[in-house]
Amino acid sequence: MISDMDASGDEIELSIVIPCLNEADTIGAVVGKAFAAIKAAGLAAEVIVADNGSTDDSAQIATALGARVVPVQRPGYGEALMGGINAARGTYIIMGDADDSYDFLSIRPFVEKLRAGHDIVMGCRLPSGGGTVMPGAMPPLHQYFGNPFFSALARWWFGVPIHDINCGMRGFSKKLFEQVDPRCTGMEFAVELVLKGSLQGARITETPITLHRDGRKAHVPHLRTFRDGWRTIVDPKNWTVGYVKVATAGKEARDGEEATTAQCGVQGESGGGGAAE
Ligand SMILES: Nc1nc2c(ncn2[C@@H]2O[C@H](COP(=O)(O)OP(=O)(O)OP(=O)(O)O)[C@@H](O)[C@H]2O)c(=O)[nH]1
Ligand SMILES: [Mg+2]
Repeated sequence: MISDMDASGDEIELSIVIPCLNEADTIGAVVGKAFAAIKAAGLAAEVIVADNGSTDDSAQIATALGARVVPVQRPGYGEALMGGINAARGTYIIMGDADDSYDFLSIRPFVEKLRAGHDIVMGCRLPSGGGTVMPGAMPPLHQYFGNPFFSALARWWFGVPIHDINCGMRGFSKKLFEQVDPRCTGMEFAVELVLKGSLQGARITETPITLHRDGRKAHVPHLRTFRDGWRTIVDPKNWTVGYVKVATAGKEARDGEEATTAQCGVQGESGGGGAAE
């Protein structure tokens, strides 16, 4: 059995999980910041890089810096995260991209809010929730339309008190993750965790963060605005669409996991937005 202790014999409180697909430009800096934050806060913690089939040196760089690299064969942002989180030994998870756009040095508020009993602590990059987007860090379409729009739907339909539902930096308990049992394999994973969590009664809050311009040189972001947005709320094959239906169908339909599963179950055998990024 894998032990939930770190090398010193302490219980692991926190697992930092970093999904990674060909991020050799930045993974070294990201893992370095994660370990620096762990040391500064005196945490019993581990760093996991969920490597989603990188063909560059990402995995070797992460391993050399002391991260545990978990290979995840099936492609997709959600797949990478689920693979990494399933392998995590911490009571709490904090996830964030490998592109150096999120600052792992600022994880302390996430840990404090998780310790205070919140099940999900969302990072908020947008000023409406106190966050900061550095110049050039987020496409204007995402900053002024996509993220505020999806977040507003989450507030109106699900009563979730957040302003940046797509934020890739967030903390949650491993127990919550296991209860939610996510199915979305692509970028919609980010929305699924929050919406399904809220339907299950999760205590959800947010904390302001700063989004930096990513440090990539080799390639552009993997996310594709219209494809991923479509999959999140419109694609009838997608699980997230089921949660929206549940929330808008009235209170009776919200009364339990049975209803959620029934709504989502009609949407296709694969249970995800399909393979892909
Ligand atoms: N999109 C995508 N990302 C992956 C995949 N596997 C791992 N990742 C990692 O997941 C993270 C998110 O991808 P990004 O390309 O940074 O997405 P983004 O355009 O920055 O999106 P936001 O961070 O939400 O603004 C990165 O660390 C990727 O390396 C995959 O199959 N698809
Ligand atoms: Mg990113």
